[in-house]
Amino acid sequence: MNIESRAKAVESNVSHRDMANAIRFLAIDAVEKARSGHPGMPMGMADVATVLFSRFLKFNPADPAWPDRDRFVLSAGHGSMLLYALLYLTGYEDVTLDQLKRFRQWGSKTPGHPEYGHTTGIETTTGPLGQGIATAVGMALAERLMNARFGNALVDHFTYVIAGDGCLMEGLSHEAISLAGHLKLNRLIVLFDDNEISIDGSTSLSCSDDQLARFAASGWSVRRIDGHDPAAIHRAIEEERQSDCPSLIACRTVIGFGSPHRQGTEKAHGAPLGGDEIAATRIALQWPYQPFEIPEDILTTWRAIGVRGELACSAWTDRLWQIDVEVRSRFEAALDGKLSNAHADAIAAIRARFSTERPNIATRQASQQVLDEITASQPNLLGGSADLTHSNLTHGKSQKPVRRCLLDGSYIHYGVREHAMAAAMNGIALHGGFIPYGGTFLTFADYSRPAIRIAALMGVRVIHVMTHDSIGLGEDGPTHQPIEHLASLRAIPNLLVFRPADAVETAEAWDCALQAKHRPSILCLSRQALPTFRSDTRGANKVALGAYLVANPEGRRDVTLIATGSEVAIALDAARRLAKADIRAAVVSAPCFDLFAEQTDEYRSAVLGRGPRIGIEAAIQGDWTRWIGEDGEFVGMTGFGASAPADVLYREFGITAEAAVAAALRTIDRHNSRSIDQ
Ligand SMILES: Cc1ncc(C[n+]2csc(CCOP(=O)(O)OP(=O)(O)O)c2C)c(N)n1
Repeated sequence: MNIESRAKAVESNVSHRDMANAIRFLAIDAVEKARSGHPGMPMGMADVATVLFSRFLKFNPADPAWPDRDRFVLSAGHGSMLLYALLYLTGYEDVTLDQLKRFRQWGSKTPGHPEYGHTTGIETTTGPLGQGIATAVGMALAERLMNARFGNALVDHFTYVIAGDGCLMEGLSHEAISLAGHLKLNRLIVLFDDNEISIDGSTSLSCSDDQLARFAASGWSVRRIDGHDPAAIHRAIEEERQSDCPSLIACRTVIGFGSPHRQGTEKAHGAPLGGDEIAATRIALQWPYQPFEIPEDILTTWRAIGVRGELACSAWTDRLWQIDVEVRSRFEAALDGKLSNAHADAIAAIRARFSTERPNIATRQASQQVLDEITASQPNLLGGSADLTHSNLTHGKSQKPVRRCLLDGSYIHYGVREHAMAAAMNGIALHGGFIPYGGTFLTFADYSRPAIRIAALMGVRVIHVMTHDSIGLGEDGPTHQPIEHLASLRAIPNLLVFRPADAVETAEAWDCALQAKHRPSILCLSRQALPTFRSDTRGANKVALGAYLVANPEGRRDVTLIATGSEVAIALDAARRLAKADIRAAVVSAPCFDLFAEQTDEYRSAVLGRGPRIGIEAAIQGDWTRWIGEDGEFVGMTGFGASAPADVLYREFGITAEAAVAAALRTIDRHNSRSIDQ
């Protein structure tokens, strides 16, 4: 029996309406108990979700991470109770009835919006509208890329998305659907909750888009159906699964379906229905059961749907064991995301070469050389750039581009779509099989920031290569010169922000980013050439310490100069000048604040010293005070940059060795006079 006929057999005793009402009332009751949440969307999309989960979705609650499962993304994350209800009904261990009763409460598995890693069965964190659909594009892309490498027997699944008006109004959705249409990601099916209501009221208040025409213009297969007609939903999904491009099924639904006084209005969107209205809804939908009560036959039917996935899962496992051993081990290694032994050798070799040759190159160029080495030894590295490949230098020489008909490549031309690139990289990382990295200019980190934040929240390994990291980029001027970006990115928890100072540090930063399996990283790289000061590369990776002593005077230490990236060379120059006046300056390179903060107090004190400290970075001060203390001085930017050659800008903005020397002398004086006063 195929899946469809099994589904029909499973469902024969219980009506579609009862199956869908089970979702509706779990959502109604949980939101009511929490006195908070969004009942309207689950009530409206319950029919669509029932058809999808009961007749099409390939999933196994007993093995939620089964690699060939279909991915289901609830892009309209405010409707989280739809997902929690489905996870409970189909038998996921994490989501019990008790957890539904504790919806939105401290410590529960059912937080306000679905959180990846918090609850099994949640494929990605959603809530910020538009992120889900764009993340799903990455998942659908990863699926096709893995399929091209490993074939139908191992990789053959769909990515389904439920997205609402809000997701489609967000600009991110444009980038995402455009990319998906271009790449012909035909395993992506978006079920649009076309209820024409958002928080303020009718969508006609703010939006006149013809969504079908819009998606069609981006190369999608589109159609509109009655989202409360199970036969129409079934037919649409069945037919769109055959499409050779991504599909949009606009499901015309009624928000809050079944609630006599709220349905079809914004009142159903984001507030509990209240006791009287719930009673009226129970009557209207002929659901005479108590809150959270699901009659046994309905629950049994739903659970049987969950169990059915075990068959497909075990058939897949059988296929995995029949496959050639070498292919299987490559497949498992890719999914595991482990770095190969060859990778460690490649990093060691390039560190050794850089330290011997001591090249005077931009860190973006050093990064290019690192990529040339590691992409050859690490085939699951999936690179790309938002149309700045030749500036970001992100294309490893062995990498073939991914094209709509050539999905066996490993380099993606994301186009000028920074936000979609960042969100798609999240989806690629979540899907498994690849370690995604992608490039743009650091100043455009703002365009991708919402997706970077979600990556940090989810704890996924995504690597952003952000070049042109300061006024050092020169003539392009203040629009392109990042000033506040380092500070603002460092403010995101669980995100590693690296600013390597030379070629060796660049190789080490890459290694750290790749080793950070549960954190995203940003590599901030210079446009301009920087001298290589590191010649000691045999020992441990020093960037992994976050900050370390680059120059340490014998005996006495009068001042510590702490710098990052291109400004480490300025600090070293300043230290040499101070030495001439018998002032002993230590120099610290601090390529990653986050990792330094994780070191022991002892190590941090040894690096920072007890005396006065100067921070040097061609950016705003941000949280530098934590390293230089209240008494320290910061040599950096206080406002926007300007258009001029880099050396002129450094001089005019006072980020020079002379300025660092002057700051050192001032702080030493202050420090000494305070010591005398005491
Ligand atoms: C980026 C972002 N902006 C705003 C919100 C707040 N918000 C949550 S739901 C919503 C309205 C969404 O409307 P729609 O997608 O039509 O959902 P429905 O009313 O059908 O449930 C808004 C503005 C958000 N979650 N994310």
